[in-house]
Amino acid sequence: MDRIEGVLKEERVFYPSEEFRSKAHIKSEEEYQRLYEESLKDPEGFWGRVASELHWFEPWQKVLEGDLPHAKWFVGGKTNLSYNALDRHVKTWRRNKAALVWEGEPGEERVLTYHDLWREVQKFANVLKRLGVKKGDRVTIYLPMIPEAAIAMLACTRIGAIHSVVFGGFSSGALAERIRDAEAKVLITADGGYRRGQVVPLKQNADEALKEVSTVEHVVVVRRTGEEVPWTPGRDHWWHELMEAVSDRAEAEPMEAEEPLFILYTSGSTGKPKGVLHTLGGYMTYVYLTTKLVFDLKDEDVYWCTADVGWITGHSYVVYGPLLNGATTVMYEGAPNWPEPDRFWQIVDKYGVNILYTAPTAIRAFMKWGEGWPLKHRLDSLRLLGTVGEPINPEAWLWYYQVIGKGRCPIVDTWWQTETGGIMITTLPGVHPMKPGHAGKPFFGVRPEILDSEHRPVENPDEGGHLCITRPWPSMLRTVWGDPDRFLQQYFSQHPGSYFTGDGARRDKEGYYLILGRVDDVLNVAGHRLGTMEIESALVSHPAVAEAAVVGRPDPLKGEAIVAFVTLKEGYAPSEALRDELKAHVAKVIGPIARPDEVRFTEALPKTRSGKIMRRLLRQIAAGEKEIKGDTSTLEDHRVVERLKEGA
Ligand code: 6R9
Repeated sequence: MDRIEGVLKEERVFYPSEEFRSKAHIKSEEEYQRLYEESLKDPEGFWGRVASELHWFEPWQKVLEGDLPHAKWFVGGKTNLSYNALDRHVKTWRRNKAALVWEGEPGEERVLTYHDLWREVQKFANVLKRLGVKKGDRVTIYLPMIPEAAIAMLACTRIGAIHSVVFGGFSSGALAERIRDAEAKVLITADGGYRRGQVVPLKQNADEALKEVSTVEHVVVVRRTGEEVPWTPGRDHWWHELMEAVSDRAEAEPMEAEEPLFILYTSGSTGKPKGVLHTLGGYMTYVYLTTKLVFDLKDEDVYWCTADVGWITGHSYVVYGPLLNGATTVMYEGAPNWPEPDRFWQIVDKYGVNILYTAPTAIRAFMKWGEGWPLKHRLDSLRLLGTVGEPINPEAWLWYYQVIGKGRCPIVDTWWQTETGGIMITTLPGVHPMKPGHAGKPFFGVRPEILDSEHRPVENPDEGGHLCITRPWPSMLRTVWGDPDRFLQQYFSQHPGSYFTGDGARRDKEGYYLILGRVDDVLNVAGHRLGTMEIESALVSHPAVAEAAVVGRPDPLKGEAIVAFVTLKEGYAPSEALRDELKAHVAKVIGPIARPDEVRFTEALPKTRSGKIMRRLLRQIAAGEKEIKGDTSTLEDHRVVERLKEGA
């Protein structure tokens, strides 16, 4: 298998302290083992018990029905996510507890108690109803990291509307594509958002996008920056004006457990992003339990996940998981290095953050900026650290452990995906010794398997293969929005009967999983998933480009860097100016996160005789390897490779 290799040499093992272990929700390996076995032997008993900790308007008849790829959870049960995240707590002492602590990039602060958030969500639910939004309608949310993003999400789930959050860093074209695919009726955006002191013109992007789509009837605009924005009377409405005119009571709609909850677009191996669909009951139950146990979350904790709500991590572990647990969740709008590279550490001290969950790419950036910045702060409130989004290299792990956690805080390296809805593989913080670079053990109810190209389980420890999941789990995606064939094709055709994750992995003799990264045409750039095909389509939409092939090159900071090989049309010649223009073009078409790090002009791309681009060769060339390894017998023209290497 092409890319399944790893050169991890770190052998050290770190143990959670006795102090941490004695107070943890799950305290011993035996307890983990017993519950894990039960969760596989009797998933109905296990998940039924977890779900009963939440509120159901009507009980389910069956916990689990069917098998992969089409399992159903909590069949016949009726519940509501917004009710479980808010009303349930408002009826208790948590009513006046801080639910959401927000800090804007310029420094403003807002604290919403559970009661405050509950009122705001009900008001916005009424706003949506007034705008004609009904159960099952799609609402696109294109907002910065401000409390209104969480309010809008919770209001949608309260009335049974399906939200589709689009990351504020996406361009108008990417936004239009996602609105069109979901056929959204309402778009919620802001005049702008702050990023590194600059204003991101969200409303302007939204207007651009709306020129291309016809389904949106109303646009709700949050006033965030106060900039002048273009306005279409009748269609556009200010959030604060709509909120003045509605009541603060809106009952949560009892919803079927298997009704759609939200759509979230993610990159796959084709040019078109997939609308991953999650449904209510299973997602809610799984996210509730993983947040509680993986982060060992307690009522007195201040919890901060630094992800943007535009990604699945923001959905599950900024908004829904913490609120389902009645926790205090911190939300920060801006960049980690604004105005200085110690903004995160300032926030940790200011709010007394106990649990911090961030991405390896951020940790590597902090390392580069130097430990002087974190050392200026106490950081003594921290008791648990987490990472997500990409493999963490042991150096970064050790830095995080020592410089941020002072050797005192366990680290959970959580492997999961947009499609899995919640954390699937991780250590449990009070239980498992930590091995830097290894995600760890399967969470309850998760049955991973490493399969070889013949679909056989790889039995030898430390041998690589495809990471698959062989049993249904509550928060798995149910389909790809509007494309059930793609759902089956993408996830269930490679290894029949199993869910194929797209990742390579190996398992050591203690049963710890080590994730080796994607084995498909998906890049992981600074923790963001990008399809090579998406970037290629963006490139060929430029008049100068004849053909493009995009690959990843290992990058010390971003995990992977984007390298584009481009052939030009007749009449165009390679130049520095054209190179910059192509980079800017991709950033405009998809968003700044997709800007290629390198554009290489070439006269031809290496292809097989059947015309497929041989990316494996391009990856090696991009990485600067002198010797091209592996089979090149199918290569149509060997001279192409030599010329590409010379051009390096
Ligand atoms: C949650 C999220 C999913 C892909 C996944 C894998 C990579 C995520 C990881 C990890 C190694 C970890 N990934 N967590 N790789 N160790 N702890 O990131 O979802 O944006 O859908 O990305 O990210 O390659 O397949 P998503």
